[in-house]
Amino acid sequence: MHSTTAPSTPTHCPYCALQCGMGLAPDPRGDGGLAVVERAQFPVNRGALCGKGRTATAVLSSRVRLTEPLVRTHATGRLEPATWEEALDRIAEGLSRTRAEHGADAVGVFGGGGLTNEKAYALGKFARVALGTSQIDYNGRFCMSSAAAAHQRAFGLDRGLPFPLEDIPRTGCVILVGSNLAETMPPALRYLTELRENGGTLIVVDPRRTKTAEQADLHLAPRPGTDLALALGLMHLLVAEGRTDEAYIGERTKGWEEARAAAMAHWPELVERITGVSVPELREAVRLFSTPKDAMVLTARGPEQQSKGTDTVGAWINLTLATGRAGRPLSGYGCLTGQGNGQGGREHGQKADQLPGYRKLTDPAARAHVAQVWGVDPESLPGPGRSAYELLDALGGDVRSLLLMGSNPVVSAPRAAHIEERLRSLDFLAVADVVLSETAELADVVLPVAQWAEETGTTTNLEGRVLLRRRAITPPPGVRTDLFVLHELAARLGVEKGFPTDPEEVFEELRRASAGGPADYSGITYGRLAAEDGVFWPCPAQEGVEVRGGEPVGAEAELHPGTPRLFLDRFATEDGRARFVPVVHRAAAEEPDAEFPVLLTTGRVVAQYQSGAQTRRVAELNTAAPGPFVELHPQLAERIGVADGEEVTVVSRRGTAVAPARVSRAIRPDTVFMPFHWPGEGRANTLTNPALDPVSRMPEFKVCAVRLERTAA
Ligand SMILES: Nc1nc2c(c(=O)[nH]1)N[C@H]1C(S)=C(S)[C@@H](COP(=O)(O)OP(=O)(O)OC[C@H]3O[C@@H](n4cnc5c(=O)[nH]c(N)nc54)[C@H](O)[C@@H]3O)O[C@H]1N2
Ligand SMILES: Nc1nc2c(c(=O)[nH]1)N[C@H]1C(S)=C(S)[C@@H](COP(=O)(O)OP(=O)(O)OC[C@H]3O[C@@H](n4cnc5c(=O)[nH]c(N)nc54)[C@H](O)[C@@H]3O)O[C@H]1N2
Ligand code: SF4
Ligand SMILES: [Mo]
Repeated sequence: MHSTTAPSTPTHCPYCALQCGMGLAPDPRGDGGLAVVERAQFPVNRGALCGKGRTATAVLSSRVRLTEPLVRTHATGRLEPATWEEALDRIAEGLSRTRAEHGADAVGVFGGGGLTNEKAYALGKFARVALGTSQIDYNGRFCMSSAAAAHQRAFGLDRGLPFPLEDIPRTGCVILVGSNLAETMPPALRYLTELRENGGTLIVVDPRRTKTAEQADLHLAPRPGTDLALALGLMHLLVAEGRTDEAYIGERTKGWEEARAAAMAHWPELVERITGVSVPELREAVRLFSTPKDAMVLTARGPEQQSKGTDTVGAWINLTLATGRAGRPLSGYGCLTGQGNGQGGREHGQKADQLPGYRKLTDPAARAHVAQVWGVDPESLPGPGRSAYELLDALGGDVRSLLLMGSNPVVSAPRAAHIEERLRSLDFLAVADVVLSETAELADVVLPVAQWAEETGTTTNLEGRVLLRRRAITPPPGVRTDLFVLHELAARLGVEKGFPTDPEEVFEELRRASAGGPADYSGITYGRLAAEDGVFWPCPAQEGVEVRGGEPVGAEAELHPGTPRLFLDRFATEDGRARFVPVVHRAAAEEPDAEFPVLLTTGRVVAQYQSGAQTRRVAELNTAAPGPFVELHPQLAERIGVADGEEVTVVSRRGTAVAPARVSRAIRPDTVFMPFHWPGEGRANTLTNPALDPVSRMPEFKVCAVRLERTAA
């Protein structure tokens, strides 16, 4: 971070869902670039940033990013520079040809949870209105979709955190399940530190003793893929020890009898055998969780990225219901959403089954409302399409052309070698990106688009807080915005109106489209966002109140304050009661056997972000995290005969990856861990299993069976 006296533009980090506040000022080195400066007043991070945020402006440099469109030429077969006209014409032609030859559903669209609300909204509308295809989904399916599904099932509404982060330090106990917050949202670790300073306790559930687990009062290290059994075992003990809140259960929930009966089949000794967590540890967890008046359960990708992620999150939610914690102040269940706009990106229609405002595509009233805002016949809107993995798996088959915006599946999709081959088999692939990602390298046309600091837009952080990211610098001359791309392509497909390029105009339409829906943004304006530290949805427009420049206009005009805390009076179900879900444990889709005796789990390191497309272009981050590795316990290392730093080969039923061993006592001896940020021979996703959760369609990134070998020198 730089110190400067120049006025800075208040904005937010381009990366994760914490959406840390930062300022952007002219770089004091005077090269015309931007420097990140502290924005101490923004409450979520109070000025603190991780290394990715501090170095985020490096990716704005023309040295690492795309600055002109690229088109694959017939003559050389290579991507060559082209004009915007040529590139857009080629895309419109490619998509139209597929549509003419194979029908609208042969054209696919793939989006991302990093896209702003405006872009996600416009992309969903583009698919349904300009292309007329049902085949749209996005990378959020790989992220928090199991928690979203469980939220819907239990509470009738999905907002990752139903309370602001500032409530965490004031609760009595937090169970953090499969989140490595210290590396994935470092400034948020403060909330857990303050919790403990205030006398609260922290339980971390992770097969690895991570930096986050080191902070815990109690660290439970289950075998990957067994969180469901663990939660059921805790429920069994809660009931057996008489620690449930029967008054609350009777008043605010439904389905307890069935859920309790299902949990009672999970004896502590059985759970110990399945999870590897001892009965005394289970008892201690129950004591810490149920003793204080208030307590929270927070989950992240560990328990969610499993082929039973939805049931697993359901079992953890059941614990908050049985102890009377959900929908009470300073208590409850929350999911730590991941991507920059992981929350808003799942609300406004880039999901296969969804319309803006978190409406359902199958709901006739929702179709009628949105069709009216879009000025189209409700009958013309396609039905739900395929989920992300199923869509990628169908490429080259039923789906013959693809427009991709904001994802890099060659690195990040499960069973990635297969997905890479599917992408290559397409008749036509267009990618809009900031950099030449591994997926863009396969495209027929690559469009260079503007980034966070170069355009205005809104994101919704993990708390459900809608934020304004402001433009602070002009993009390089050859670069256009994603909204411009959609506007131009729609026009070429014969839809002249309805795809404005001005983000605020798109947001105004999003407000109307979301009005009355579960994620209601109609009372939020750019003016308000510029004046406030964000506004929590739902925030309906007040009848008869007009807003100008953040101020209500009219006699007794009052703005809806937004909703930082949900469910305090009632849950979002028809009868206002939360639903227990009766769940029982089941094994992972792939369990170790004689041929593949070790469990592989995957995740993140602090200095790289996701597929690494952006952060692998930042020198400082590459120095901190130069490449992939295989984390394994000394016992396992000894068994296969590798020393720390030596190359090790990891083989699964999907393929083979090679990376240096990182020998550590912080991991279970039956498990190895690989970060997934890199392409090539160390690509973790060559190994992962695309077994899907039946409800959320989430792939099992966190568990598969592998064999380890010493790499022949
Ligand atoms: N540095 C960095 N930060 C990021 C990102 C990034 O790529 N890099 N990505 C952002 C995004 S999109 C997301 S979704 C979040 C993800 O944030 P996290 O969920 O915190 O990240 P992960 O490393 O995927 O997984 C968290 C932990 O789950 C553990 N785990 C593995 N298997 C299991 C299991 O079976 N059960 C349990 N209980 N735990 C298990 C892993 O050991 C790991 O420590 O991070 C966001 N922040
Ligand atoms: N093995 C394993 N695999 C995983 C996971 C795991 O834990 N383990 N986690 C999964 C999770 S949680 C996630 S979220 C996914 C993420 O995986 P990806 O979807 O691959 O995520 P990113 O690397 O963020 O890709 C975003 C791409 O969009 C580009 N981009 C950034 N901003 C913009 C923009 O405004 N417009 C456009 N057009 N492009 C932009 C970036 O340069 C980058 O190429 O990975 C999943 N894959
Ligand atoms: S924690 Fe997330 S939002 Fe904050 S600086 Fe780091 S990457 Fe950016
Ligand atoms: Mo994610």
